[in-house]
Amino acid sequence: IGRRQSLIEDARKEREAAAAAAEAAEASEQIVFEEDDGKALLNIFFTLRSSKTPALSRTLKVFETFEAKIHHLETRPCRKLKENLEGLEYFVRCEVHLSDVSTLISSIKRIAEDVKTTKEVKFHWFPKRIVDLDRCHHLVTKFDPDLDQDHPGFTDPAYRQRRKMIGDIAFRYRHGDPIPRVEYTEEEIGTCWRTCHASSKQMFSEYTVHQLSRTGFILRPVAGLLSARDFLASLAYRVFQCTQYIRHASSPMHSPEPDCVHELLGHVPMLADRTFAQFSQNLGLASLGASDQDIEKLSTLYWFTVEYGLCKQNGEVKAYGAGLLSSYGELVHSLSDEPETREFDPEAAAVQPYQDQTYQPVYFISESFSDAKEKFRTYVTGIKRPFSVRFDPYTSSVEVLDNP
Ligand code: HBI
Ligand code: FE
Repeated sequence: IGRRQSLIEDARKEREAAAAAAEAAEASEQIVFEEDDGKALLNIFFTLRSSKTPALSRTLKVFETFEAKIHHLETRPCRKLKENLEGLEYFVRCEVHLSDVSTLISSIKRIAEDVKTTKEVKFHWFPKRIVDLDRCHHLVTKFDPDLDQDHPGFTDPAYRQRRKMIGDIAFRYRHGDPIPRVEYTEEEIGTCWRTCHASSKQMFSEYTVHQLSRTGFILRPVAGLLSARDFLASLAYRVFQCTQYIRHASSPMHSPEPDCVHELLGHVPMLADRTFAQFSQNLGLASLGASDQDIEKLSTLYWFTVEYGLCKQNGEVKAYGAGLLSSYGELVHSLSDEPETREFDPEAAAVQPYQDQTYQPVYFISESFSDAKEKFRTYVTGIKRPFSVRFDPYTSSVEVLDNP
């Protein structure tokens, strides 16, 4: 009982402390994150023995502590308990902060028996203002050189340390800070030059980044491959999360994870195009608060357009995807007769299996960026969310409108 009460007490104190901190920060005009972290709908079944009074009031206290909104509460006599014991089975359906779900369940388990739960995510937290992107920093470790044995830098401790040092810049970075300068080594600079075909030489100049002023896209440093949800969310604010470290010197033509060469050669020039920038932002806006299934689809769409897209220009098929522009081998492959090519169709591209280890077997060709943007606009109307969003470019914030 002592432990359970202290746990509930701790949760309450934490909430109060957070609220107090929020108030204090607001008073001193600091930036403070809303306590809105997404909601879950939780179904919880449990049994309380009548001999263990006052178990019900304790249980309800748990729901109260976590500010759970109870939608439904139902009881029935329990038949499973041993004879001379009486009790009730409970079914509670409630709405609760996503981040509180597991603590709430473990608190109930300390009071009740036979606890069973099912959970649906009602909606995911998403950034409402550009500063909220400081919270969109969840990395995926799939291609991290510390963990991926196939990474060319996996067996090179000096490389891993260097990459970590550059990655730490991103962890310390806050929206509005100037991007810290990295003094690249001779070796890193050499690796960059070996990546490029002659025509891309001018890409490694500050001029490349200055071109973004045409569309208002800005860069912020990121430590590695981000979760699709966090990565797409930043596009909604015309922010591109940009890695700053350089691929391993032993593999100048290929990097399993995004690196600075890929960003500057592949993404940045494309984001300076007005229509393409709008398309990218629309992908981001569609992702805000979307279900996991829709994030997966948008992420696949991103793959077949922003990363590996082909597009017609004056009747000729050209590559515009960043993964193609920054990989000479795949660029040649994509424009050869080898792969299959299809007309761009968002419905099809969103569910097309893709390759992140070798060249793509299939590419989608858009008629033009405007055409791709229009087709995507139609596709988005089919994505169901309990709200709609509107971007306000003057404040770089998103207005959330509840659907009736
Ligand atoms: N993270 N840093 C970074 N760069 C990307 O290009 C990137 C990412 N995370 C996911 C991702 N791209 C795509 O595969 C889509 O899932 C959005
Ligand atoms: Fe990329």
